[in-house]
Amino acid sequence: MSQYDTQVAIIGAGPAGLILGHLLSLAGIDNVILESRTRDYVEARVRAGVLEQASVGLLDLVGVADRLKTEGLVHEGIYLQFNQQRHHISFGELVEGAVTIYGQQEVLKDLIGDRVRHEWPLIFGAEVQVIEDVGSAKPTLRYRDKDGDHEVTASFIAACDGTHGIGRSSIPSMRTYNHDYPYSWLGILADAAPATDELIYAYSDRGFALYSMRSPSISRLYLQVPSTEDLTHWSHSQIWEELSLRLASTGFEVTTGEITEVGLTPMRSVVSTPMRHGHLFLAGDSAHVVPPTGAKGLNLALQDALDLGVGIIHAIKGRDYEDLDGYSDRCIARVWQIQRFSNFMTSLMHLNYSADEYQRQLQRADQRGVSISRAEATSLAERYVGRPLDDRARSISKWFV
Ligand code: RFL
Ligand code: PHB
Repeated sequence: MSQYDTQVAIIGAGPAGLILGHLLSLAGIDNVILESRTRDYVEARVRAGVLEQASVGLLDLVGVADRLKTEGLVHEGIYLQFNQQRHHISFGELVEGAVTIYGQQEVLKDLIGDRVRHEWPLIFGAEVQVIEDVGSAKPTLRYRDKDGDHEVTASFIAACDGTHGIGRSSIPSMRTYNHDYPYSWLGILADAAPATDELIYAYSDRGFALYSMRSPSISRLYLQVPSTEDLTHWSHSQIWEELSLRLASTGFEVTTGEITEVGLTPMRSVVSTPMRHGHLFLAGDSAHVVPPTGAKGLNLALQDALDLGVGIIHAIKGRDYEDLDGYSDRCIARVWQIQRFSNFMTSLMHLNYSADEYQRQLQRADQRGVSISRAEATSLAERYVGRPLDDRARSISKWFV
């Protein structure tokens, strides 16, 4: 077994692991990213698509926002539609913010491309199997790749290894809060020019539908389906038909085209706490999951990684451990705010299969609220766009070498 030492060992080349690696490398801190999948797999995995302003600011801060700035679609609002009645939520007017539509896998391609160019260590096909001694000053992990088994010792281990990673199981007495929704999202990617300038979140008595996009010629759309749904029951023409029915509104037509990808995403919420044990830290989906209705999963993963990166930089470069000590508490507080918002958006927009008439009327009252009350629309807009990158984050660039 080969052995080596680094300052920070990062498990997972998703958004959390890659942005953390970038922050540390820019500050001159040695780190290695270990990813079980291949580069092709990671770069092709279609997931989220909405970047909050802080996420755009962060990608800019680490110098990987060139393509994002030219190809990203800046949206200053969203449409909410309730049974064919469409309402515009204008971020520009209500909170002066915007979001950028840019696929998660494009963010990953940009980060991986830049990392490879700098020759910062990133190993694909490297599955971490054991994490040990996290309570000591020199925790260890073991991974296997095509060349055999390897052992790495580090000052810190960051488990950015997603929902099915091994980081979570290495935190003793972890408490996990779970909620499963009785529906999933059937998502498609299609070679079709979007028929809308901004995203449409549509509630209908047939269920929820979302009209999103990736570029001026690629649409991304979703349908709420029961969580027991079998994808093979849906032909491409049935998918388009159902989307047209749920997104219908006067004078509006969904643009169809060739469907290039179909997938099913279960809707669930998870919060695991604490996000730290000794020298092991969790970031992103390894510690929490939100349903995609608020478009927050990717953004939250980037926020964790930024918070952790700042803490580690202060600890290693400034010999100041206080910031890192507050990491888990800061993240968990933020995560519950986002859980609240994602749950609100999900309950507002989805057909609740088992709701009684009383619960349906409450949902209608909330739908009416965001449509007619500026205060309720402003609250939604503020939480959707998130806050801009704060000074604490920006100040770390002073450590960049
Ligand atoms: P990721 O992206 O899951 O990355 C974790 C990485 O760790 C690797 N890994 C390991 N590597 C080495 N050794 C091990 N033992 C390992 N175990 C795991 C994995 O291969 C993987 O590459 O987590 P991260 O960085 O925390 O990022 C989180 C985001 O990816 C996630 O929150 C969002 O994509 C969630 N999400 C969505 N969010 C949205 O806001 N809008 C969406 O439309 C949306 N769609 C989705 C989604 C998540 C999905 N998943 C996870 C099932 C659609 C899907 C299908
Ligand atoms: C997407 O474009 O994939 C997307 C957009 C908004 C969401 C979720 C997913 O809330």
